[in-house]
Amino acid sequence: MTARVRDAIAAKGESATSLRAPAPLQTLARVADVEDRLGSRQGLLNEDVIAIFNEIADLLDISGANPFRIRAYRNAARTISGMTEDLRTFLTRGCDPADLPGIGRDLAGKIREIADTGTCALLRQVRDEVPGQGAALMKLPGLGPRRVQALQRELHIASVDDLGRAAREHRVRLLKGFGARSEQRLLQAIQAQMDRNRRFNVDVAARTADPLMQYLRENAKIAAMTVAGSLRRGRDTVGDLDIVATSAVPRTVILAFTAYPMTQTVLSAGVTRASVMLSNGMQVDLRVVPPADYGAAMVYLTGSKAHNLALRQLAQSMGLKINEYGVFRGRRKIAGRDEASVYAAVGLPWIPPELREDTGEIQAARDGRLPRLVAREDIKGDLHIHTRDSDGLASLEEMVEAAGRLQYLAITDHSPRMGMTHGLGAQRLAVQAERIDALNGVGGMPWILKGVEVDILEDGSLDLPNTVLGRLDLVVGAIHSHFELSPAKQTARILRAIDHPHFSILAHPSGRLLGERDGCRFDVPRVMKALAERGCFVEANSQPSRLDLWDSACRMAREHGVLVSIASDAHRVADLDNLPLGLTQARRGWLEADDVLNARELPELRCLLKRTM
Ligand code: DGT
Ligand code: CA
Ligand code: CA
Repeated sequence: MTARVRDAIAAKGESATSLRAPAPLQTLARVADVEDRLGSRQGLLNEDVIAIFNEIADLLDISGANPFRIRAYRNAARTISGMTEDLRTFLTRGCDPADLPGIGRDLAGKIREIADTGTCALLRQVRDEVPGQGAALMKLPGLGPRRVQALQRELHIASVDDLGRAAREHRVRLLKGFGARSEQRLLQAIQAQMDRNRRFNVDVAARTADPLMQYLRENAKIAAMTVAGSLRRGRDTVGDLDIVATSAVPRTVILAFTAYPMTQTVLSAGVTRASVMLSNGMQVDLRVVPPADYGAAMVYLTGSKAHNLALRQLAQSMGLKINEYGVFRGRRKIAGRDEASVYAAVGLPWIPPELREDTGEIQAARDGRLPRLVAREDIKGDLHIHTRDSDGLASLEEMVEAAGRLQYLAITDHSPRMGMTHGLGAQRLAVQAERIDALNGVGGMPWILKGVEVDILEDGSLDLPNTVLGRLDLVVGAIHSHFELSPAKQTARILRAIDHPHFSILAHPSGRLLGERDGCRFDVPRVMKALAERGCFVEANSQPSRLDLWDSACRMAREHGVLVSIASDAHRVADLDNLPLGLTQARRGWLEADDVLNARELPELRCLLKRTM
């Protein structure tokens, strides 16, 4: 920590010893900045209103609205930014914004709307009305309404993509008032925006969040803290991290956060919230709230937006108001300290974060029909594991030992067609089978099932003859090539594969690689129906770059009565720990233990597999 920060904290009567993280040089000036801003007593709502009013003014400006109307929004934003009081406190005291200079009845109504709903209908309306992506263009630094208008008029630029192209072709610098330097700056800003829009695989997000939270716990006075947003809901990819903390001294949290060694840029820092960009390109939004609001803030920031909206409508229908501060009847706060109290106040049981997507969970909660989601302790085994015999990194014995806490596992090395994976043909499979028999003969856990990951060839035939497959305990079939076939051909290919007498489990059905390769396209319901008819199963692959089946397809499997195998597809010992990632997708697909193949005890599993063999 810098002397400057330490002094600043000490001057405020706060012990500096809790903030002992070393701040890298480039963060020093920023931390001082943040500390200056923390002197202000303005709150969250002030910041929201200012941002919304300024955006409305900008958008009205681009669309050529009445200058008086535009100025009214700008003046109002200026008035709010000049306030020394927290706007929410101001409203709670019963004061009327219309009494503030430059704010009339209409704008006062908008302020109340933002206080109640977090946004404003007019903003959505003008965003829709401005042609093309005017609103997105305006977000680029240095682009105001005049310059956006000029770009639209002179270069027919309707989107950020258009602008990027024009800038790369050096057409922007030819416009009056632009020049080479501003063209270059725009290109950089567009690149930065593309980086921001990038989504991260969930393992990267978790590996980023964990040490940050650990650091905050060690360097700030935190009473409770949780990761919220898409990571908490278990989405397969994460746009940015959202963290909610509660603390008696919020300032220590904001300061520690902005001084985090991995922080590259402080995007904003206020009294109760801050956003930073980390050096790995991931944005983190942090909110620090009083203990009495913690549950409400968790619900709000966990989202999803759609779930929040549905909750708000339900609350409204009960004459209540719900926002990130709590649940209110009139001005009286009736819940907010923990999540359960917030849901209870609107007549619901607590809803697991994985279900909060507004896909029927609120109705199910009202009817007492929420699923009892499959949990880690339900998982008895792992039905997709590789060894050094094909492309794994550990020996059969090492993998079995590492999976020691499981009741059973299946060894499923590749078939020969996957040349680069050193796949196994009939002979090597027979040798492997002898080794497995020997290990099983020794006794102890886990029981080892003999399997193979057989390649589904382009025409839907399998890469090993039925006679060989028939000697195994299970056959996991997977596509590793020709992802680009038309949906009709791809579907026919998969259906033909499933039809083989010894087919057991369809592995990573789409073949997608998140952020790298879209999955193949096929008729998912049709394939589910075929799997159900044949008594076969489908896999929820847990590799973080696959997560395939994905959430909604897991739900479809359940609806078709197809049991799902949540499998690690481990190629090394550490991969065995990926299982919870697949489990999360299964939970997002509403699966219960009964819907999961490897939640069955070994004897029952063997019966189920026999039927496919
Ligand atoms: P991401 O970051 O794209 O992976 O997805 P989320 O869900 O983490 O979204 P994010 O980071 O934009 O916002 C975090 C949560 O905050 C979101 O899940 C719900 C809440 N939230 C954000 N904006 C709004 C909004 O305009 N209205 C409502 N009702 N909730 C919002
Ligand atoms: Ca997020
Ligand atoms: Ca966020």
